[in-house]
Amino acid sequence: MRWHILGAGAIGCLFAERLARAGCDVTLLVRTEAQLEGLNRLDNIVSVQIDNTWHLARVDAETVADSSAIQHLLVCTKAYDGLDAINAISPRLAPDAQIVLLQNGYGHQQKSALALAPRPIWAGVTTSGARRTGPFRVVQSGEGETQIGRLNLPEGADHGLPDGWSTLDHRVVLNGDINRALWQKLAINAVINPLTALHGCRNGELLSPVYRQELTTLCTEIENVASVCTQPLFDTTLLEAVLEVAENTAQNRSSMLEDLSAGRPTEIEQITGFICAAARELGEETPLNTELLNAVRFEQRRKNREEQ
Ligand code: KPL
Repeated sequence: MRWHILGAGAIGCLFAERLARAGCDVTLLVRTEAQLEGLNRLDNIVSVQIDNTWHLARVDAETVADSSAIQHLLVCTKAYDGLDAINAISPRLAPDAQIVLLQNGYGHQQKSALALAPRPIWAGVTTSGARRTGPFRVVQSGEGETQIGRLNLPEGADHGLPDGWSTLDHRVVLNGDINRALWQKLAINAVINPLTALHGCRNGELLSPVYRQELTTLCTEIENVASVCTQPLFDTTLLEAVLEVAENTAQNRSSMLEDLSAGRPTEIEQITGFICAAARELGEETPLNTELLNAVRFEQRRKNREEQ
């Protein structure tokens, strides 16, 4: 069984190694010939450090422009890239190809599912921590677990895991309410990511009393939007859930902080942008979320100008 992986960042490489270790053939889909050559120079090896031990996986690689058929596709691109990348690859997808979307944000997964229907699509969220330290080289900071569930489940269809995922040496939980899990991740990211990006701090620093008022206000706004969308979040308050994640990932620089500092686009539109748009549609106010959305947009533009 072969899994093609779109998006060879930290999470893409982590799953490439996990799938290869479970006996699957893995093909990384890269954008450019230069990336292909870069991987060739590494003998097509993806390296993942887990608990101070390096795990090496030999993978195949193709550019997205290649033409071979795809039967199993894992999408780990940034949220803003996902839909375009999927549209570009869709002529290569077998009519019954299995597709797993592991991306931040909310809303784009449902659009991808529509574009790819009637193929079986799973969406997922992972609490595995991973940091890219070089091309195709990743340090895993926490094993975590991955919850996945079907987005488009026709009546009577089998609600199982995708091929090969039950044999991964990693906890994969089938979630019958994946939308809730996606919302939970969205809510956590909507608090931690813009705040760490704008304050230039690690996740754990948000535990300081200095940020408590901002955290509380943001959480209240997001809980209110979820509630008018009739979307249950956590069994605890969102603030408690955020504090727990900030503590468990205290040493992490959030993905938005990394992206913003490196001058790359961030996922602010698919995270905070989604929350603000949902609120607007329902006539709700989200002043602090809107302020953070505009502040991150402004910082992105400023960084862009600096780099030109
Ligand atoms: O998902 C994350 C991210 O950085 O995008 C968190 C949970 C905030 C961990 O850093």
